[in-house]
Amino acid sequence: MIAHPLVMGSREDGMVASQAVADKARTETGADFDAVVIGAGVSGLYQLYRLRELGLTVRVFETGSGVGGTWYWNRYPGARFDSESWTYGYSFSQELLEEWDWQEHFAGQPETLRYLNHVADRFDLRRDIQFNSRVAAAHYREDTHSWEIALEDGRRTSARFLITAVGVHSAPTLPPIPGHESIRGQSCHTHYWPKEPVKFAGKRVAVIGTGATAVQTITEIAKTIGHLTVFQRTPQWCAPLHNARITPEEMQRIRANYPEIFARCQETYGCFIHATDPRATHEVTPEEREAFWEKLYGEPGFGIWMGNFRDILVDRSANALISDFLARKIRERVKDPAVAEKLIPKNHGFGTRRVPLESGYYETYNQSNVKLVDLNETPIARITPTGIRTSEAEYEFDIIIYATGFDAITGAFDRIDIRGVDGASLKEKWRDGPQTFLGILVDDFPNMLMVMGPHAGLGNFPRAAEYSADWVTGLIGFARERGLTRIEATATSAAAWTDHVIAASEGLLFTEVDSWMTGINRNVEGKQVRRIMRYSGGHPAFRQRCEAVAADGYRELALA
Ligand code: NA7
Repeated sequence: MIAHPLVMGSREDGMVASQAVADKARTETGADFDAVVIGAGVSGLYQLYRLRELGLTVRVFETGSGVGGTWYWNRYPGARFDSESWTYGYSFSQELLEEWDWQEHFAGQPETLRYLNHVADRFDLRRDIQFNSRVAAAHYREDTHSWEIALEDGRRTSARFLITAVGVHSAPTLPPIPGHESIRGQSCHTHYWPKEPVKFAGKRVAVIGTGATAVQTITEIAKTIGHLTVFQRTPQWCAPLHNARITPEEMQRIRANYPEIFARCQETYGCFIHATDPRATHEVTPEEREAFWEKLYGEPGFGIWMGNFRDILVDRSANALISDFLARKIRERVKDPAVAEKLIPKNHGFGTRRVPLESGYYETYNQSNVKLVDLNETPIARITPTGIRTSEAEYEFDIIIYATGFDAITGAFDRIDIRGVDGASLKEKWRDGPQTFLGILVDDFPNMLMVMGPHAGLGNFPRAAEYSADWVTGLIGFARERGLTRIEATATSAAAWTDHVIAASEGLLFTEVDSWMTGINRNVEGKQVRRIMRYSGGHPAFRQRCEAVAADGYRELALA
């Protein structure tokens, strides 16, 4: 670990690029590549695979030294899926499904990274991926209908299609607390966790933040820590993960059921295995309700969030009841009533922010060597050479962990100088919130296609990403068959989709709450106003709309 996490990033190993950018594999279009893909995570790997099938020359640029995106970077202790592993893997290859055995129902980061490396090897993907290569700029050229792409190190290339596969949480942010650099001990943002193991035994450790990442980190390091202090600004409604190992017999059953599993994920709102219960909260008796919630609380995964009564995320009184149920659970599990109260959210209801799943998180606060500091009572004043100073006390630490989250959804785009027709800046265009067509295209940015861009539906990521990459591939295939060289969303189609995305979120309680899901990051300038960042109409409706556009010969786009 080093003191300044945002410049950290391992560049020392794994340079596997088959060619330098400068090697011109000129295509018939005159550009170096038919397509450049930004990012070799879950969506970028699959997009590469699909474009190769079309016969395109493709180059993937990846900042990291290996594949995996989120699972390459986030090596912090306790990092794991909140999606069932067997719903998270790629579904496109029967051979892959046959040969990969998941070890746990909710795989940890090392297992997931092994999986994604296996995929990269299995489909020989690395030869088209250039690692240690951060894209700094991408500018559209009208004269050639192509994109000029510049890497951070100054190298340049060009491609007919620019495909962003930058993920949702790939732009980590540090809080603007003075004194970051002064700490003499170690400090690190969870996203940039080092590859070497970090020892916590006997160490005095601070964790800043209590989001999904912090909840996993805190629970894991509390097992071996000397002393842990958690600095909390907003508590979360966490629910049990109930992870378990997968036995060989279970894996056999899962494998035999893959078609049903993936079919079910296609039917649900968030592509998870959990489907919303059709009943409303008040339709059942209090006893039935309690029994149902006890059952959900005792089951693995997101059932309590995604498989709950249909109205808990829209009806205030229903939401208050489920929140009360969760609050009682926290009070039962945390021995000190004052600490329990601090851990119970007061400014938002259950499920209106991303629900962290946990494996003993609340019990860590029963340990005598774990302390919770409420930053609303005693804000952090600065980082000092020896630790953290709050308005009330001076704390000494050997390690400070920033679990302070990401400039989510649009942050990774904002960090690249993307310019479309007449030099229009994407960051500027999205200043007041994203405007897209289907979360995939943007008017004035021809031939730029976003896999899982803003306004896509989030949820079980690979399920949605596979669909998104398939749709992008279909559109590019359509263009190539017809000799089209310029694909663009029209201003009308983008405005209509953006309006639809906004309308689809109306009435949902999450829109009234600050979180990354509403585009808020108090550490980033310009991200203080709530926006509609993702499509809330559910995946089945999203796919239906996308399919209608394709079936209609993409006539809603401007094609030339
Ligand atoms: P999140 O969910 O955005 O959480 C970040 C946490 O850091 C959250 O508790 C923040 O408090 C806290 N934070 C951020 N800035 C500060 C400052 N300045 N002072 C104190 N605390 C701060 O990010 P995660 O990495 O946990 O999870 C992101 C997603 O990745 C997750 O939802 C999964 O889908 C995967 P706040 O709530 O803003 O008061």
